[in-house]
Amino acid sequence: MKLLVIGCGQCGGRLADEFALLNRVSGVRRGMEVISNTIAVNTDMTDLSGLKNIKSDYKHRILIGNRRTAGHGVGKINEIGAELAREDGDKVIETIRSTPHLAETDAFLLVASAAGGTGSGSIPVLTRLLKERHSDKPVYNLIVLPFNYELMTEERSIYNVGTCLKSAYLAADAIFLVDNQRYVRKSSSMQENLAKINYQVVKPFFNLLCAGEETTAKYVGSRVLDAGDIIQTLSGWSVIGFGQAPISKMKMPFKGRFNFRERGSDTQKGVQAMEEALNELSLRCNPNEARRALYLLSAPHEDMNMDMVKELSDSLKSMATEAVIRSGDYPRAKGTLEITVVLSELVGSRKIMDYFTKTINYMSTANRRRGGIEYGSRGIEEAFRDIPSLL
Ligand SMILES: Nc1nc2c(ncn2[C@@H]2O[C@H](COP(=O)(O)OP(=O)(O)OP(=O)(O)O)[C@@H](O)[C@H]2O)c(=O)[nH]1
Ligand SMILES: [Mg+2]
Repeated sequence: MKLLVIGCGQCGGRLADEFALLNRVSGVRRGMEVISNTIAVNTDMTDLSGLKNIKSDYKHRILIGNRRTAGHGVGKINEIGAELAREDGDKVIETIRSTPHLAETDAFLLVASAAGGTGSGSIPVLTRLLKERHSDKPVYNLIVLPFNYELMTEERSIYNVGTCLKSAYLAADAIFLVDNQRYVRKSSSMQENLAKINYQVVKPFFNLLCAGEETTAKYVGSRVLDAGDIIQTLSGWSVIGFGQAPISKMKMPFKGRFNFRERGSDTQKGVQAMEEALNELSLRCNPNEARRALYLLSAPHEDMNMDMVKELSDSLKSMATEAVIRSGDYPRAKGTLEITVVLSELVGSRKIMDYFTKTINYMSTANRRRGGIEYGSRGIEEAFRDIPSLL
């Protein structure tokens, strides 16, 4: 599957930069392109300058709202981020139009944090613009949710997250949710942590995107998971996870894959990798909330067998009981057995509902402070209506 990736704001730009790196790795290691173009959009000149892998010309690092902000960002006010994206969105469309092999792009992926100003405000606006201009291709979002401490110290973050999530839900075909808090490693410094988080967020996409672009016959799976399967799976709120297990090198001489003990242990490792992928989902959720799911098994050709595929399907089905499951195999990994899982069309995610409730509470408090009306407590359906849309 080939994506065209657009990073909005600082977080989105850095993650898009990580996708650009992923594409370089897929080129060097596997001789294929999985990203047709990578663009960063920001109101902040310094943020754009800090990127490493995205082309450095003005068409790939697009500064928006320069006249309003003089290249210094929108200071967390996501309404301004949305407005500037509306004013300057054509710059993004122009770069997309001049992308070589645009026709080979299967989907767009826009990336941003929900808690900031520029990315949070511009992602739904650009998503809608792309849907209008390129109605033949799906438009996906990848949205990063803030660390817990940010919600305690920066009240405005909650409002940004609530309005961004609602607007993205209305505009995008599917939204990958990534919770920064899930990736916190206490020992690392902040900067180091963010770089590691970005690597871990993007890593699960590697095999997923490569599998359908493979042209070397010996690496083509017996059941290829291609762009069509991924597009059929992605809908609404989605999460992604990755797990792996080392494969034992000490195969019994002459018996190899026909030995029943080794076969059993490889299958066991497959299930172990699946469990890890589900434990490491980009946002904690109950697999039972998913209505669609897919998994990709990547392992050396000789270490995959039908028992394993069946066992993995059973294992995922037992946890995602309500989901239609798609799957594929990819005989590529070396020395490890890797599983990528996507759960999609999640219903009733508590984390998302919590954000909507907190946004309403925030608005109610802010209104009260301004002497406005008291909203009181209402059902979530009704409450969602009161959250302003950025579109
Ligand atoms: N995972 C990850 N999160 C980040 C990164 N940079 C910032 N964040 C998170 O993103 C949120 C802040 O949003 P930014 O992307 O910095 O804001 P912005 O879109 O540039 O908007 P303004 O600076 O307000 O104009 C916070 O929740 C941060 O924790 C990053 O590189 N990786
Ligand atoms: Mg910024």
